[in-house]
Amino acid sequence: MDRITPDGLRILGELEKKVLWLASWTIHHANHMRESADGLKVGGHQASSASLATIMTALYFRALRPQDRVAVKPHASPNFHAIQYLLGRQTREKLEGFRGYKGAQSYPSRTKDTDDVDFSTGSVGLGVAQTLFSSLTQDYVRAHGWSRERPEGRMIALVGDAELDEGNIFEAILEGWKQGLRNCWWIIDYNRQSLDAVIREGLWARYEALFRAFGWDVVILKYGSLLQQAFREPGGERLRDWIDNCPNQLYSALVFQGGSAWRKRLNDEIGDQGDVTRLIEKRSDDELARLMTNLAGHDLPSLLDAFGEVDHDRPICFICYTIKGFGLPFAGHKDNHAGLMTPAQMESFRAAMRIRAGHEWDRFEGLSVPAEQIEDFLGSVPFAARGPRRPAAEIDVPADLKVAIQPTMSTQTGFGAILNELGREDSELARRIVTASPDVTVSTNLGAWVNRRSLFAREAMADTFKSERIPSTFSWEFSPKGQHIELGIAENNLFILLSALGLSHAINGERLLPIGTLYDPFIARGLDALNYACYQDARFILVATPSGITLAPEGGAHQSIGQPLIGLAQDGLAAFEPAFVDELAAILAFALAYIQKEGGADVSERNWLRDETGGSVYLRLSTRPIEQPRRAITPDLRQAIIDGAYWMRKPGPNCQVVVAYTGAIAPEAIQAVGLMAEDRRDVGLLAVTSADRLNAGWSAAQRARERGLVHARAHIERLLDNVPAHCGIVTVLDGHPATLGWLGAVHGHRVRSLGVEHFGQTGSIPELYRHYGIDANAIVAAAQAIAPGKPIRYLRALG
Ligand SMILES: Cc1ncc(C[n+]2csc(CCOP(=O)(O)OP(=O)(O)O)c2C)c(N)n1
Ligand SMILES: [Mg+2]
Repeated sequence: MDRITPDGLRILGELEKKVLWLASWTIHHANHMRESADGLKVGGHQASSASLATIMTALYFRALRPQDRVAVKPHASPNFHAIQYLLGRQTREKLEGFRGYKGAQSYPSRTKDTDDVDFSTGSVGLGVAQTLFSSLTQDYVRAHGWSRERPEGRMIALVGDAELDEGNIFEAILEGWKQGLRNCWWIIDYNRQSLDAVIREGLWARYEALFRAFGWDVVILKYGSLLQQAFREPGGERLRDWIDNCPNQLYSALVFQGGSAWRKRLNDEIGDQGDVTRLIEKRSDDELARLMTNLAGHDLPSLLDAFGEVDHDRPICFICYTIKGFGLPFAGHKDNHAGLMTPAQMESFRAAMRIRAGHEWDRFEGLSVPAEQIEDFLGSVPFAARGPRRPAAEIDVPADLKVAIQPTMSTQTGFGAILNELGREDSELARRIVTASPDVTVSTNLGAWVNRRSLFAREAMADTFKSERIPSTFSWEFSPKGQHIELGIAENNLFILLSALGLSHAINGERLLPIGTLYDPFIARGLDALNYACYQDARFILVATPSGITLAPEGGAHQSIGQPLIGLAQDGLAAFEPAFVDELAAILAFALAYIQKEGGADVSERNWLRDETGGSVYLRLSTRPIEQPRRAITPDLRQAIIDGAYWMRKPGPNCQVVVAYTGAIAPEAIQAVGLMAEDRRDVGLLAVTSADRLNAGWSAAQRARERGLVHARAHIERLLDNVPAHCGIVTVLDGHPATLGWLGAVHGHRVRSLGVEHFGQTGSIPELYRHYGIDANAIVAAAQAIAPGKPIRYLRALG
């Protein structure tokens, strides 16, 4: 990049002040100027934002290219919005509404902000790793021959120094090294403060060693140009040594105290040494404070040089020394995280910025360069040449996915078989699928798919077992054309990779259809990363197996109980738990289309779900082989499976009991219905394929009725319409009973919910189902307890 002209540098300096002002004012306005009905203060973060004002000015107004994408540290959101405002891409109204209803978001949000946020942030550490996986995704897309007309972008994270405490970052670094990471910059805001405190001494050296160990370049930006000049003066070396040895706490305290405190301290410690005394004495208090706080992270020339010099695609970690709250009255104070300038402090800050009262929002107020010149400059900012997001084309998905169903089969085997069939195909659908798994590829039945489509790596790598002719079921060949990304055992990485792959349509303009597999209990390990992926509306299919205690002999460590409730509660994720492989085939076809939908928020009057808005999908599968029904999937049945439930056995008008089941427990439910048949006529059997979608549709239909749409009916309401009021419902699943417990509230039926509430016991499936009370006997006993009628003979026979 060409060196910036002196005029350009002057304008950037003005913009830097403007960013600092607007960000601080936005937060102040939200706290002091806006009517807040509940009187809640919305939080400070002026200090955290100010820390990055210079770095973000250098990036957004100069170093970023249109193809680059950035994850901004959550609390620097006001800077981001201010920069977009200066570039004419954010409205004053949104800034005035910062943190308010429909205002600019407290943390940058892809879905809620309107000023084109690249990556959402908020839960620290996740946005950082997202950039790494986005770089890998960009490589994947290009290696497959897509998006070649677009220049390669850099994926950049602005990282708080305390953010690096989050373990998921290190998991990502390790994976990045394995995958040959490129085009990724992490710019660490090294202000040596976290939320609570001042960080440990010498962390930068640990970071440096760590990043280098994993193949990153490390650029340490410590001293600004003023300090560098001073170091060249006589006595300068001595001053440098002093700063280098100054503890973080003391440095922060002196920053807060200002010029006279610097002078006193320096004089006390190194002031009797001739040259250095002169160096100190020839500066006023203000000049001395400016010099001593001139860290590179607040020095435009140093930052522009460092960013402009990069002429390679290796990953780089920039450690930029900064001051938290730089330019504000609480700069450096250890309590400044939530600090908010008082109205009086804001007044003096406004005056110092030469901003007239009433002109606080004016884009060019208080600048010493004519507005036209600034406008010209802003018009030529490279990043401003970036166009709007381009929608990526939808990939066609057939309603039926091929699969050969065996008489007895598990849903997990079925999943492998469906992908195997897809793997055979030469279709756009098959080409756009990308699978990933954290070291459980084989045990989640992706082996056959991987054999067909191979593993992805930028450089080809042969399977030596194959070349040595050693028999093996799996061929592990890596190539740039491969369609499976094999990860190490880190579920956080799986979710963040899915988040990156699942945003490829927005980031690279090329749609991918990501499918990630893992063990169901370990969803909990990466749950916040999963939530993060959903929050930023990444689109993917998560296939988790085995469900519940069906992997019984492996014990509590591999048993999942609460996951169906996660499926029910997680926004942006439609959860299914099919029992049979034909259901799975219908659901998977739906899922591949659903993850591509980007329509409006209109709900369908059939199920009251926002199917046209789309989202991600979670399939909870099982390793338990069960007998498969022989039946044709009619269009109506397919629709019901997708809407969440259908009658396996429809109840008649005198029905006394309904068994509603989900997932791998189907044989027990079917058996229980058979055992009751003699004593309870008209027993109903409801197959629930998605408690999540049933429940969501029911809530939405009730809301619609409360708003006056009196005819709104949810799928589950229609299904239960003809079930007599005296009928009892026994619900059962291999998971937490609350998942289906709400079914009784739909029409006021009595309910007994069976499920698993404790884990840890090993044994065979029948032993455990008996132990936890979800076997056929338990279902019958529950039915007898809640449904009217004579005692059930079968139970008596059991004694
Ligand atoms: C996962 C998570 N845990 C806790 C928080 C609360 N939190 C927000 S910022 C912060 C400290 C950030 O320090 P640093 O990254 O150094 O940024 P700085 O405030 O110095 O700008 C914490 C603990 C969070 N946002 N996310
Ligand atoms: Mg910090």
